[in-house]
Amino acid sequence: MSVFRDDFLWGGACAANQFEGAWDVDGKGASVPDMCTNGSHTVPKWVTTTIHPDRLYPSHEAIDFYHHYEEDIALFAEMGFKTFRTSINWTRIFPNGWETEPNEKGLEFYDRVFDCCKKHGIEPLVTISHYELPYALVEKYNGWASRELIGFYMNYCKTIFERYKDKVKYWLTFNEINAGMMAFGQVLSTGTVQGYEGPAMGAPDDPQTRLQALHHQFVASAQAIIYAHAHYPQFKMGCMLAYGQSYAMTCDPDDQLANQQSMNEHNWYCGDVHVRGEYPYFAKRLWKELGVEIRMEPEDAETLKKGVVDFYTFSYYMTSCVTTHKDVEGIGGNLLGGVKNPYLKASDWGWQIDPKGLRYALNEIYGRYQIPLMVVENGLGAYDEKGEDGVVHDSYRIDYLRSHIEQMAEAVKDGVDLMGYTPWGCIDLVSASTGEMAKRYGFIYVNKFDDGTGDLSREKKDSFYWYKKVIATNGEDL
Ligand code: BGP
Repeated sequence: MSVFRDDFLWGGACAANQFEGAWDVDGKGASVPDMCTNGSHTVPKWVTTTIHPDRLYPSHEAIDFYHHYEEDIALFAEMGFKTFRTSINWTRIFPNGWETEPNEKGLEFYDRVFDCCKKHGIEPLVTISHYELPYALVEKYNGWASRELIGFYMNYCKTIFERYKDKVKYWLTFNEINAGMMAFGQVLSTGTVQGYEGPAMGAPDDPQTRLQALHHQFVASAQAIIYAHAHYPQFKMGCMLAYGQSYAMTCDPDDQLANQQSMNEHNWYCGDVHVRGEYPYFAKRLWKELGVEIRMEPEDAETLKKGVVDFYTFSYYMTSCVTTHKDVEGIGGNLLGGVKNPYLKASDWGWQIDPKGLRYALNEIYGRYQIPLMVVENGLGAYDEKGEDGVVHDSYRIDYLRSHIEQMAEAVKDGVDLMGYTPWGCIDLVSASTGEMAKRYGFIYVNKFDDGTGDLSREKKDSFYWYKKVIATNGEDL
């Protein structure tokens, strides 16, 4: 008998800016990623002040899901997807972010996408904001650094809630809302400025602006949840974090404390606000040490308290180690800094593969919050090569996913309430951290390459058939 619930939400995950393409079609405005060039994807244009006309803008065409959605969703259905996580691109609905009237053509596109999902019995899981802030809001308001964005976000939420109320039940307010805390950790530890385009989008890399921007996002999320619960009782509202599991490198109490603080800053700071409705006990000291003063309106505390989430979701790719000792080797990774764990192997991009860390993480999160959890991103970015038969034989990807599903099953046996699993990039798409197509995650191969060539045709990889079997047996036959 399967340990997973009968209604377990098996599926896959994508984000509009990384796969839709059609960046300026049907009235769409420019989102932040539309201004980022290949090779400098995490350094938005306004940070470098250099435009590279010779480089490609990966989001502009991406894999053109905009015109291939029927074919792609049919392939997801063939794998047996119960759910499909995607985002709505804010700039399709409000091109500059501040309009009061929505763009009808943008709304119609998502009508078509969600109707197509429904036709195939697939439940959409929608991220409201997945690194897709309207660029105009960055230019005019310095992004989330401005409190005015809360109003624009609410207008956007009200519009899409009303429009899709009969088509979408599961919503996530912000993708990886804690990404700024991660990058921010890197700012603190390495002194380098990472122009990460996440929560502190458009904000300079000073702690005051970042944490203030994050506060605005928390209030926006809470307001959206309160509104949704009041008007659409059928909705389930979730948060989404880049869960950064780290371990202390040694049993030196200094390492243990450093790791505890890292976990606090990276994970619990945001998680606690979303789930418990208030800043955690350690926030005051953190603000003091950083010289930060969060400007709050009198009603904010109550808003945060009322606007708590129904379920907690997160991305999980790797783990890292924390140490105060200076003589250890570092690792790469998109958000998690930290040092190399000698017990783990890494992907081609240096992301340390740690399936047991997923069981550990699920227990940590559930132990703290006791609400349903969902793993909404996980997977192996790899250089896929076609075999002589023209097929991608991605046994390495199957191994990665199998070992993580095994550990999810262990966590369920431990008592964790797990609702679902949507591996990242179920169809090949543009990488968020590098802007590459070459870093592929999909069950479905897309003939699109980093120089912009490729006919965009779709092909099934070995993992496609494997995942289909996994879903058909509710995770029993791995
Ligand atoms: C997460 C983002 C995704 C996705 C994923 C994989 O941080 O939420 O958008 O891209 O990472 O990262 P990458 O594309 O850099 O390999």
